[in-house]
Amino acid sequence: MSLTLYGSPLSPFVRKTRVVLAEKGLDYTLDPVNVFAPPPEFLAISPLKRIPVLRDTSVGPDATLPDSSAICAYLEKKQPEPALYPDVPFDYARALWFEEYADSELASLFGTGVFRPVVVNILMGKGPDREAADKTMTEKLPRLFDYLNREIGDNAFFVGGRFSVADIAVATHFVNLAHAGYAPDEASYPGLRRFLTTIHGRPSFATLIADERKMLASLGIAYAL
Ligand SMILES: N[C@@H](CCC(=O)N[C@@H](CS)C(=O)NCC(=O)O)C(=O)O
Repeated sequence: MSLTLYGSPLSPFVRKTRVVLAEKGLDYTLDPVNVFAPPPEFLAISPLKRIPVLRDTSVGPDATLPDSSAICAYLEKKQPEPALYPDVPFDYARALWFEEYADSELASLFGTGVFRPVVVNILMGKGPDREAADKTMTEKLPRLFDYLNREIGDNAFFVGGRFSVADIAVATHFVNLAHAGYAPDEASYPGLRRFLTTIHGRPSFATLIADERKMLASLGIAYAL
């Protein structure tokens, strides 16, 4: 097998990349990396000290790529079918916009405001800081949920009427929210909730979510939504 993905399953960026690999039917090995205590050989291939990093030995023994967006774009060229980036120029750019929005805005607010105070706290042996997470949910996230709910409208997908990297990039961050026991309110954001149910139900997502839940449950973290 020529592809190795370095990273931890709970990272939304690692999950985004794993979903793309699964959707394209590409086999790979997941090499777990604890990014908070990375081994020196990982630092050599990740200049920003971040996961994921992909190695493709079919290109060469030292062919490594950091960054989920660079990796997903590479996989699209390596294995064009099924296409996960739209062909139409404007749709293509909109898909990249949603990917960027998700990887910056959603990642930062969900990560520091909800996932870290709840799940990471528990993993580090501290109690969950529900007050901090609740505050993020009520004060910071409605603006993001409003935007996404408006953009998805009655559509199944964010761009061009087809499943794309935009949907994967948005949906992966909501898995981390769910792991902490939170989801956008159904009555206020029906389109967004419908979208998430559908996308998280795809085999590419559902398999990973089930494995992650099992792992979290074994550590005493299980929130029913
Ligand atoms: N833009 C990067 C972001 C990756 C990222 O921030 N990964 C987090 C884990 S979810 C990480 O490695 N954090 C470690 C750190 O910032 O020190 C990507 O898309 O891969």
